[in-house]
Amino acid sequence: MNERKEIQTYLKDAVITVEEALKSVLPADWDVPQRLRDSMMYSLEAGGKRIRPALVLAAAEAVNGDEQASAQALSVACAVECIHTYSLVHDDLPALDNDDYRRGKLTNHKVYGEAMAILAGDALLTHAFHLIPQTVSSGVPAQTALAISSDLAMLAGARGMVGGQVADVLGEQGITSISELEYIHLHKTSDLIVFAVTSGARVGGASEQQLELLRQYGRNVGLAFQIQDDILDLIGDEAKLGKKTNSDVAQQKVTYPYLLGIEESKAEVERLTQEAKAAVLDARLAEPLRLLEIADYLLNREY
Ligand code: GRG
Repeated sequence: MNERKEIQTYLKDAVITVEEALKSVLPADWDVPQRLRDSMMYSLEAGGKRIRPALVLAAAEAVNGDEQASAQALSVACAVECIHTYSLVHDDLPALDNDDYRRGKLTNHKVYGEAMAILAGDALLTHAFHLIPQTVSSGVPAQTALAISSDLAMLAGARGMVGGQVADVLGEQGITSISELEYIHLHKTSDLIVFAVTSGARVGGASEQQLELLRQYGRNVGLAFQIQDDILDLIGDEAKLGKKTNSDVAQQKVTYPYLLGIEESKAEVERLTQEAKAAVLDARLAEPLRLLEIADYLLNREY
């Protein structure tokens, strides 16, 4: 009998698969200015947990029950990592967070300059929409690819991640309630995680009812992920995180730990994780285990 992989091994294997695919994500025969190609690949290949692409692959397999479904979802997994990487490159710019280090390396603008970092981010964002239709050549119906593109435009754009980032920028220092903070995190962080889970689920052939329950999973996992991020910024290990801690305090950011304290924030992460897992169980997926394990893995993460 096949031994079932530990979740750590499953995620490491997903990272290897995704990183191999990312190497050739920008076709070698495209006539792209070399410095733009270098700047895009510098950030795409800088490492990171690759949790969003792993969720795409895991959701496809969870819904379909066949490992083959995650292979069909690989170009969508690369697309979500392009979007996530662009958001980090732009977020690190002097006009936003002005950070020097990301994923343990100098930020993109520190290596390539601000103009190139802005343009590399723009190109990564655009490239995601080139990758999604590629699922069709691996057997995914064109209607499904269209729905995935439409979801991405909504969840990464003005109504999603960018909208959340804008609310964060406009609200700086003025936020006083958990509900204001929740709005920011639900869009800035959860929406791309919702996209990752539901796009994989669409490739796996999910029903509307399953998609709705997986949206709930994504929202809760995303919120828990962000609160954990804020906790790690206060009490995490800089070497493991690959960036400086206490940046939220230095920037006088209002966070969950600031409003609730560390212990109550930890309890909230635990509660949201349980809710996420309950939604997955309600969805009656063919193989729900990996999505349940990923929620627990993120609950206990140290970086
Ligand atoms: C549209 C410019 C723009 C920004 C969007 C993603 C984002 C908002 C800002 C980046 C800063 C930040 C802390 C965002 C919250 C989401 C988050 C915790 C990102 C970090 O994701 P990880 O931990 O990063 O998955 P790795 O490096 O592991 O990929």
